[in-house]
Amino acid sequence: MTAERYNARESEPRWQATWDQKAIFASKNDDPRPKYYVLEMFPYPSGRIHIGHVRNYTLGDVLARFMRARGYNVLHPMGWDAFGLPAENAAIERKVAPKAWTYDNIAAMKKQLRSIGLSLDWSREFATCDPSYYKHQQKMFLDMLAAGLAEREKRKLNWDPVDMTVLANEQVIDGRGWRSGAVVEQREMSQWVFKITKYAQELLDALDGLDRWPDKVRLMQRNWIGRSEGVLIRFALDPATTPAGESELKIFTTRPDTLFGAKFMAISADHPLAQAAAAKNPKLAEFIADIKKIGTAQSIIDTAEKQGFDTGIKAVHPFDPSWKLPVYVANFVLMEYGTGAIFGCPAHDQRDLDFVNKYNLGNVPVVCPEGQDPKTFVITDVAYDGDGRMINSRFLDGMTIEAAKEEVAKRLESELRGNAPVGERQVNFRLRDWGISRQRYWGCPIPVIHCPKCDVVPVPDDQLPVTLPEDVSFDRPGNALDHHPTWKHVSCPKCGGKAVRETDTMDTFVDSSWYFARFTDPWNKDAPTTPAVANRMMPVDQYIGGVEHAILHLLYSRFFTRAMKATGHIDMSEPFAGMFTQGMVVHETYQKADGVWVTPAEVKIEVDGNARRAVLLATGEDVAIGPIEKMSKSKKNTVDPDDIIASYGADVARWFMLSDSPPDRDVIWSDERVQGAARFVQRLWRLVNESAEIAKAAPAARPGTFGPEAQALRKAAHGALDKVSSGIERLHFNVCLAHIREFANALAEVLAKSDKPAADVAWALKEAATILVQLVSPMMPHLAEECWVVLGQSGLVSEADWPQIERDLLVEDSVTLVVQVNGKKRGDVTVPRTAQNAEIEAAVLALDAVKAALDGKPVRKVIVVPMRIVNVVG
Ligand code: ANZ
Ligand code: ZN
Repeated sequence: MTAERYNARESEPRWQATWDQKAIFASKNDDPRPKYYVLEMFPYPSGRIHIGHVRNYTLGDVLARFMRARGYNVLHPMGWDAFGLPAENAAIERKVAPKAWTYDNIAAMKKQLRSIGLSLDWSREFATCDPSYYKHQQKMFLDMLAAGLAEREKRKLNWDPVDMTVLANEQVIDGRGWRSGAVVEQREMSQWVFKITKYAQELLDALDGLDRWPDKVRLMQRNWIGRSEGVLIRFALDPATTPAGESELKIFTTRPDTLFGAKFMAISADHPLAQAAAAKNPKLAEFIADIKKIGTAQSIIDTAEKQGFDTGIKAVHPFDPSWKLPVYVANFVLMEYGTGAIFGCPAHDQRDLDFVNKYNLGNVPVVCPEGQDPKTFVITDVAYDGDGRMINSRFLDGMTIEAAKEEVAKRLESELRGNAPVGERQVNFRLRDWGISRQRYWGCPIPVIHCPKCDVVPVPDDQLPVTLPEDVSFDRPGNALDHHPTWKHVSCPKCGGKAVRETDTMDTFVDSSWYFARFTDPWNKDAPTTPAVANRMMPVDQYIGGVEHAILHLLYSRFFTRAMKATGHIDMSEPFAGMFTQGMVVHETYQKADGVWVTPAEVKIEVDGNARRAVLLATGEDVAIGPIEKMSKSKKNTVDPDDIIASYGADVARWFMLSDSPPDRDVIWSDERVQGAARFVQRLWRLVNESAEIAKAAPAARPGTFGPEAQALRKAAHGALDKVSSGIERLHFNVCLAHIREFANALAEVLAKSDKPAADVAWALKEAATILVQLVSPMMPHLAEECWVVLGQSGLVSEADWPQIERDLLVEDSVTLVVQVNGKKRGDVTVPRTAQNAEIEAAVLALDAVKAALDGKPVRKVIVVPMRIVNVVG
């Protein structure tokens, strides 16, 4: 019997319409079943879905469909991370309003997402640029302001005078703005910050409890938070050497044990003492201006040559009043960390060593590694930061590093100068408060008003949202909100006098720091969340997204959830119970002789033996095959999801993405393998049709007993069911797909032999085909629906319960034992699980390998280790 080919193009839109009509993926908040919240990172509406989205959303969709079938109330929503710079660039370049551009893109991308067949609850959709969303964000900002979690802070920021905007450190290259090329100025500016540092310790500690997060992500967060334990030491300064009689320099060190190896002090160019000294010393002022030119990005500072300027100031060693240390201004000391000042111990810190080697200040090792002779141990070019015993350190000599740290801290804490101890233990974090002010139009307005009399006044609740004006122009650089003729001019809510609105908008990371909570009740007009609902539907059970968001987005979301807890919007601290980072979709690159990149669609690959050649379809010219890289517009190595779905169907794209690599690894897009997936779709379709034909002869009632053939098929079916079920739970999708293929082969074998099958085999075939269809339904939902109809099942497979596993079918009834002759492995033997020793012995001695190894010698003994080994002693 031959079934017609499965026609994805006809079938897929039909099933999508059916799912929509019946709204089967909408979850209800009053559903009494246990909830399961699956979320993929929501997309930025750039205009088109890319293949990475298809992978991300397919991974989540498989889990959502599976958990739904398992009886959970699954929440699987979708929305749009819709504020951001590209909309403003489109406005500048193409003269379209950011709002129109954004919503057009959303409409186009929503259509694309639908064509993938995702089981999403669209009734909860929102875009972060909807005033009905950002209204609540503004309210939470004000709540955080009242709770002391938002503050205004003066910060030195990189100001691009041409683009009229603040730049991140990474955007300053060689002292110039990355876009404008203008020399960047350091401007002290007030900006709004969220007090994430209040939670630094808690955000760190709670990582231990996130046991369904990848270790690498937790490690990245740990490093970002960057906790160090150390000592704050007040070094005395010789007032005769300081610009204005300053008498003290505070430094932070994590290595107080190395104090006797100190060779110099160094302060940041932004340190008040450096500024004061520079005011009296033009050469120093010039040096400071010079080192600031290289920019302030950490990566640059780490790699730049160490440079310093001796200020002439002298510091006094805390354990020896006669020991004076020179104070340098140095380019590797940052004002933002610790106190912006250090003591340098070159023998045990590489930066300090590079520094002294340049300025010939010498070094004294104070930690001697185990096994080295302290008398001959020297440091030349490589600092030693390992373990060891203290040397050259007076009262510390012979101690371990730990003991020496403790001893120094204790002594400095108990020694007073003035009324204060000379040293105190301190914990420092690398984490900084989160600056959220952006001089941008297309973002969430910060809802405050600046009044000359009353200072900062919150916008009253009943005036929220503060909406963005739509009549803006982008013909001048800078913030369009600020240029708007009327928008910012308001009267003060407190005194009624003339005042101006804040024209900075929020960092778009704020928008994505709570959207997951909003999804639990996006209909609430009065509050960001409905706490009873949010507390029930949150946390997200499985969050899925790219590793590029492993630090900031996840950390900000973890902070924001805590802030929402503190302000009464939710009653939990951690938003994501499970986190999964998926790999990228990568592809070969193709480049013409003139260096122009061309798309995979424009080339034909010719395979000649082992050699592969790429030619340009249009002209027949050779193009070079380049390395496999992340799909990107610049290298043109992209495939368009629309093209793939038009030629193969969404199910094939989904299947390919899931089958070819573990989900956390990169997957190489390969046309040949996509075609392989397409062939598998047709194969499944034939198998199900043939099974359905035979199933017509199957008895309605389950047979009382099953013969060996039916039993074997049932074992294959339930074995696959078991493995695929546990595989999906662990997101081992590629393994699941391998099991499905194996099971399909087993079914095909039985089918090939079953022209006129016995009743038990016919029944087992129908059961097996039904299970097969359910197993593929999370991955290829359209094909599965079509097969479901062919099998005569009622309803939709998308709504069907997951099949029950019959556990007694999972017990293996044979075991395989290793066979040894005189202790050496010679092969193995498979026997019934119930076999007695005599039966096993006979089977083993009959093996050719055993006979050969014995070489005619008599058997003295056979030792059977049950279920494991048989040793023949000859
Ligand atoms: C003396 C010393 C000796 C240090 C030694 C290290 C090794 P983490 O672990 O990142 O907290 N440091 C302190 N403030 C700094 C700043 N503003 N800019 C640059 N470096 C700074 O690093 C703490 C160590 O980094 C501190 O301990 C200090 O150098 C340096 F063998 O003090 B240490
Ligand atoms: Zn006022």
